[in-house]
Amino acid sequence: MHMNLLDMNTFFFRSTFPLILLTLFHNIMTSSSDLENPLAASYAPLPDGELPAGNNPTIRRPRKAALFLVVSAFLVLALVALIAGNGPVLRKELNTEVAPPSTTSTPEKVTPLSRGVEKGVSEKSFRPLLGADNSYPWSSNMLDWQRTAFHFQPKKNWMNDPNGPVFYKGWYHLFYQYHPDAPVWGKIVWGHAVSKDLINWRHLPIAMETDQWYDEQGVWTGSATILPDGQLVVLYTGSTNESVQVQNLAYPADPSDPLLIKWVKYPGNPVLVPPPGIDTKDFRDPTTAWKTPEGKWRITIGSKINKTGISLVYDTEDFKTFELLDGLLHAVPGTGMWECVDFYPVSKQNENGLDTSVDGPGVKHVVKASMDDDRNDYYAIGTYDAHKGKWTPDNPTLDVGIGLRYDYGIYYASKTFYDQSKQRRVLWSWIKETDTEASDINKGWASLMGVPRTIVLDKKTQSNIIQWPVEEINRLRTNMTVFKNIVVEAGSIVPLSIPAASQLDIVAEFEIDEKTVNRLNGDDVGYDCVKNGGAAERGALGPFGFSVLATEGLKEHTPVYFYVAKGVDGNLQTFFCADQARSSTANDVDKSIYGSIVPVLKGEKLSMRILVDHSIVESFAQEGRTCITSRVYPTKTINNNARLFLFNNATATKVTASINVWQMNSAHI
Ligand code: DQQ
Repeated sequence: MHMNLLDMNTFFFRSTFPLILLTLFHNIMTSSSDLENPLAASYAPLPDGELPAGNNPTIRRPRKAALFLVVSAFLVLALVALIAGNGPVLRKELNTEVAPPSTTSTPEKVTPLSRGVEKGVSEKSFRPLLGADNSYPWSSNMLDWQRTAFHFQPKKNWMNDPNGPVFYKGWYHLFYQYHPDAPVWGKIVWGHAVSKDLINWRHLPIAMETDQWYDEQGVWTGSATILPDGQLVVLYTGSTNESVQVQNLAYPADPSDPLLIKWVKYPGNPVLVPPPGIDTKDFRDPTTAWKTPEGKWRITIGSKINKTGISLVYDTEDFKTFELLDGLLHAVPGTGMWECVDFYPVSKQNENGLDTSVDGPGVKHVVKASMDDDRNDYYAIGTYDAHKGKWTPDNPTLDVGIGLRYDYGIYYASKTFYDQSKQRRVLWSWIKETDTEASDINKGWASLMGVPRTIVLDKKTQSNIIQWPVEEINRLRTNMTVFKNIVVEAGSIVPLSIPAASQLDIVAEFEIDEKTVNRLNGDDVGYDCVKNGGAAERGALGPFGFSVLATEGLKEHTPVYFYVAKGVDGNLQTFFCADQARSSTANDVDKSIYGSIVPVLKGEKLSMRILVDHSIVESFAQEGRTCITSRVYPTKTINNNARLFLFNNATATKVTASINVWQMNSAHI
């Protein structure tokens, strides 16, 4: 490459100068004394105004802070100059888009390139590689039909993670990541809704806006904690005016208001800034606090070091000053950034949920983290050492991020809370859209919340949790149709005569033919819902199940099914899958096949439950051991065209099914 002197200067300014500054900055901030002192902050915030005296929450050394301010200012000026001088180049790089489609065939799922810093950590992640945005001629009738009847969603615009779920003075509160100006990711605030029953909702004004320097780029995910005297506190991540991730404290302006309409941000915010060694963009999503043996409060916050996903632990007495523990709650190499970490106890003996602070011999602890790299929620069950603030998985081969998932479909950034009114732990989760952004804009909204689920430890296996739709959802059931002992021969399909099939609750049990199973030589090893050919691929003992949101001639349908595999050792393995390959005739929506193994214990029948709600299908196998959430965008099974079929695509076994199907009323949302 040839360069003249001017080019050389520009080159030096663009590439080397910022590096020198950054190195200087880094050296100052990671001096050995800093590393010895875990409390020293590597990031010092630059508020618009003065911090109120006495409110500075973390211990910082004045000399270092001054030096930091000088270097930061210098760095900011240099970067401003850099951007001003080279803005177009920088902007062009940031706006790099996925290549436009050259054909209109079925899109492949890709990890899209980010569209730039003005987008962000939760921007839409499904963008078809092939098939132009809005290449399918969606009619407004089709798009309108996608709006659901009993899944929570705001009236319009973009939603992502559930935040600070809590039961307070007789009301369930759901806050959520919300972009009030458009149905795409943007400047996120906390939306807010309340309910008496977790099903019917009343929308309230925005709870927290981006009105402070420490959350100017977004009021991001956080959690609520109820203190012993009934007071409520919230910790949330703010993305600052410089896009640094910091933790902030907020509380109700009027604690006697059961609707919690007005919120106050603590004047001493931020209460936590990224500690040494943690990148300023990898420090987010504080959990609900729980009690330590010393009577302090403890929280954990997700992060990463290189490619190792980690969860930092802090103790506090007042939610204003925090002490970083030496060790981590947990770390798993190779898993990348941990978002929305959740940590809670589950009882080994009974079906009640437990308050987050409960500990002791009758308790196991769950760690859940949302993997930024693959956008799935993983959990593991293990043992918590409260004295060290450290958690160890029962089975290291099924550790967080490499083992079990809450859900094998679309399910992300989930969060639980303890519902003290019904002694249960309830799980909320963000269900994204897997259509195009253009469709979201035409619809005027994007994303749903999954139906809230209760969580308990599976007492039979002790190695997985069980998730089940909250009992209140049953109140929407109406018009039950019962099908008893229907025998479905291998390779056949049975239409189920029900009045309408777009809002359903289906509960079914299946038995495969024992004689056929015994006769079979085992060889069906290595089956995989995702890698095998979906519901069309036939084996001796599967697939069988339901086709939901189906047209009469099955031009569109979404099979949810079991596939039983007999290994060479004679043992059976059961898989639970959902196949979206033919869920829509549109070419610009996700067509993935989802699923995983489901434990079936001796003496258990195969059972599944499916909630169908226009553009979402939530499926639960074996009472909630394995779950799959699909987004489905029908073009034909709209209005009253949806049908329900029972199918058995196995080559050898017949299947006997007993089914209850309810129509579901619409909730008030
Ligand atoms: N969404 C929030 C972040 C969180 C991410 C921003 C997960 O706090 O890490 O909207 O979806």
